[in-house]
Amino acid sequence: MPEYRIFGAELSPYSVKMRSYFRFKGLPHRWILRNSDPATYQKYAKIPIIPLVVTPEDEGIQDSTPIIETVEARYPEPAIHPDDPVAAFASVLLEEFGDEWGNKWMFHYRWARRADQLNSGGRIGRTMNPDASDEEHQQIIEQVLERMTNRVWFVGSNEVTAAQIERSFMEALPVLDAHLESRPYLFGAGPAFGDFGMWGQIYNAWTDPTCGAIIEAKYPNVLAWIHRMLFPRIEGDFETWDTLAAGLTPLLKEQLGDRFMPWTLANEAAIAAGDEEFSVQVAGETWTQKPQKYHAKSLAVLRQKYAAADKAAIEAALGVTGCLIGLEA
Ligand SMILES: N[C@@H](CCC(=O)N[C@@H](CS)C(=O)NCC(=O)O)C(=O)O
Repeated sequence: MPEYRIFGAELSPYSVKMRSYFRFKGLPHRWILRNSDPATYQKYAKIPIIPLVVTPEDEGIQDSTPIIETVEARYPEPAIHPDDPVAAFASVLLEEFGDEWGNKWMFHYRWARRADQLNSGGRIGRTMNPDASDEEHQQIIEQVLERMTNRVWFVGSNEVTAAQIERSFMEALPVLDAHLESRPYLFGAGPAFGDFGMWGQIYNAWTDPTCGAIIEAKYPNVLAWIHRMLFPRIEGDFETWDTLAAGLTPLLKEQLGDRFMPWTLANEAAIAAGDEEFSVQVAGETWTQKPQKYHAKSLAVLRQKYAAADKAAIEAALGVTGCLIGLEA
């Protein structure tokens, strides 16, 4: 049977995001660990990242957001975009936010503390060589830790930002938990684009000791959503913004308006200026890091999506949160 092939890894948030999406769409697909078939991976991958999706037509596509958009153009049902234009755009924003800022939460927590480092290093090590002896496995863990703990700067985690990243996640969790108390998914009774972006990161954070314990101890509705999103399914309709606003407005304001949007605009400006480092006020504190190239690209795509949407309705409903700052082309 013609099927999609997803080359990924369990510890890759963008890969599991892809897998949940294909499960939801009911499209035939196969999950392949990247390391288990490096030759096929090399044949189709244009850049060395996962996920890589190989279509039934034998075409390799990369980057989770464009992959979803490519598949959506062919198979719009079951829908992942709410009908209500404001809810639909909030979902687009959360997809981008999950991918780009949620990744800071996950990546930072994964490599900040010894318990999490050893857990992730051990899991990555076993993925790379499941049959290694204990001694070989220890060596692999050391190599993985050496590489990853030296890479946290890449997502902007450093001495200045570590506490800010943790505060951001700890403030987002209770807001998400309250919102998910009365609905199975972020936009109602079916998974939306925004759920997939947010979930890939939060699910991966939950598989690590520190975030997993915090979520399990304090946020039962987030935990249930984490489980649900592994095999998402329609349980009813999407909601309109009227009923979503109370739960999602605080998230859009505190996480996007106060943090992500100022950050992504400053990052974009730093790349345009060729700066080695940039500083920006994020939720009232100074944030300093090296620029991240990919984010400038995805910000440009977000602007195109905003330009094509019902801007007046979106501005009237979401403008107050600050999450639209910088989206006017
Ligand atoms: N924007 C990309 C990000 C993909 C990405 O960063 N993948 C990571 C793993 S989660 C990766 O492959 N990093 C390089 C590596 O692991 O060798 C997407 O949405 O697919």
